[in-house]
Amino acid sequence: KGQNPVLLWFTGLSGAGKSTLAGALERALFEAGFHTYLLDGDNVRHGLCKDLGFTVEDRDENLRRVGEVAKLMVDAGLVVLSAFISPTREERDSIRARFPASQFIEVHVSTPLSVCEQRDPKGLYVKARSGEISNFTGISSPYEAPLAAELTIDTSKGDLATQVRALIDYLTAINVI
Ligand code: GGZ
Repeated sequence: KGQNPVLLWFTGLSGAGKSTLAGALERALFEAGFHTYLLDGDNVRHGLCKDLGFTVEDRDENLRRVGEVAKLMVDAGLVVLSAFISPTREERDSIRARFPASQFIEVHVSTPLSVCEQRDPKGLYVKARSGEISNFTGISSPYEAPLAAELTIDTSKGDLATQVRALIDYLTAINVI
């Protein structure tokens, strides 16, 4: 099916809903016949980036590699979705700079820290508060919210289907699909 390749870059805190949202969007696009790929910590941090942890330098390298892989996939013609915390503006902007303006779409998953901490799906916030995990984004390591994301979605407001629809509508409006 006809598509204009792009990278949709989801950024936000742990537990904000990046993977859920990106995964649901990918499924909807796939079912509509588009060629997609979802990059996230689960398929990247166990392979391509398994030598990296969560220091500032390691996160930068993790994201640099993801950006380069995404670039290859966009060149191959895919609609690429990535779901990483990607806490710094500088790193996100340097990935953006690797793409033509029309091919990089930043999606800020802006769910507040208080909600993410309440969800705590993997118990990581509890461990971060107790100091068992260090450099935890939002607790002991900073998160810099985007200043000019193309889209902002707070998953504590509204339902998943409506949010996926908003993303599909946006991609349709800008002629990606
Ligand atoms: C933040 C951490 C940390 C620390 C492990 N800080 O929500 P999750 O659990 O399932 O996904 C998070 C993932 C973060 O990896 P990313 O590759 O997305 O991060 S980055 O963009 O900053 O490179 C979280 C878990 O790993 N996790 N330790 N210290 N999140």
